[in-house]
Amino acid sequence: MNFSTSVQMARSALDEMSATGAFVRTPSTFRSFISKDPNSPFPAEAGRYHLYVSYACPWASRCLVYLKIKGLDKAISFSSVKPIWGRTKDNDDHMGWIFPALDDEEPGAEPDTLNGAKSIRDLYELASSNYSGKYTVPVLWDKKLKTIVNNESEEIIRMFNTEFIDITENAALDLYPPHLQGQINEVNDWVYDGINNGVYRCGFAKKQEPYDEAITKLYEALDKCEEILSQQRYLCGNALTEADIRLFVTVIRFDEVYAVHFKCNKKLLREYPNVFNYTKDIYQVPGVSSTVNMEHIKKHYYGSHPSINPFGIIPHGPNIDYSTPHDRDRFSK
Ligand SMILES: N[C@@H](CCC(=O)N[C@@H](CS)C(=O)NCC(=O)O)C(=O)O
Repeated sequence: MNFSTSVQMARSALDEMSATGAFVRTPSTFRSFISKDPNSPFPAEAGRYHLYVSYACPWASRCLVYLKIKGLDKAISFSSVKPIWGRTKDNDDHMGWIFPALDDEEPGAEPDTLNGAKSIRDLYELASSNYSGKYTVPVLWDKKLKTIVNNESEEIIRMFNTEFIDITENAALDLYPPHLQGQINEVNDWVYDGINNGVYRCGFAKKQEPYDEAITKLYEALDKCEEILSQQRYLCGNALTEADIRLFVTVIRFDEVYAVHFKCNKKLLREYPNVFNYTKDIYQVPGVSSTVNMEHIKKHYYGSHPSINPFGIIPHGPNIDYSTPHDRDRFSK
């Protein structure tokens, strides 16, 4: 079992800064795997695992999308924290994800009935006595061993795709089929770099140069998506894959948040007809819309980064309705 932890990591995304003023993301720490092998330390079992998310977080949301579209949400429970970061301890000033104390405190967020934790930080401290990295969501929790299995969404979605094969209600949906894995990996690389992490590199840059570099890369990658999606329904052909879920969680936040809060305003997402309609298409896949809580998303970003938005004002617009008709049916599935 790998419970190893690193002791010199950033405490929050806002600290992840290089000397040049560029945002540099630190790696996740808990990297164990749930396996379909019943003799493995973390076997795939219905009822054993819990997924802690924030509806605001794109990385956590991609896990939640998998839970829904693979039909795993009866076998794996989940709950969301409150959208706005708060003090996680009385005796220091760390700000992070916290649970509501009461059921009706914040629609969508629930108190932690599993562990009685007040914050995501509490969970990391329950799982490891010497952890000092960031207290990030998603957290995939093992109720039996009372520990964190994994806190890296990229790996969690792979487990959800294949390891719960006898438990999932939609086993036929393979989002990482062997014949497309090379292509999916290749797309993931530039989409992560340019778009998923790219928007953060724009938003968290503290100097002009790293911002300029990030925004150039972001729009090169978005232009590339527009070009690909003008010819086929999804990023890797005419079937939905992991690459699409990974892009979706960023583009769904783009016009509501990133365009304003992270200064990604060279072009709005709705000015890209193919990417925009594609975003609606994926939003309308059964189960996906339930993972998009725009109120949590907007409250979180505009309210949790005082160095970017000191007064926490939440812009009113644009309130795009992603459930309206799209034109993606023009490509055969
Ligand atoms: N590599 C992680 C990244 C997760 C991540 O960065 N989560 C953010 C929320 S969007 C977080 O929890 N940040 C807490 C903090 O920065 O203190 C994954 O993909 O699972």
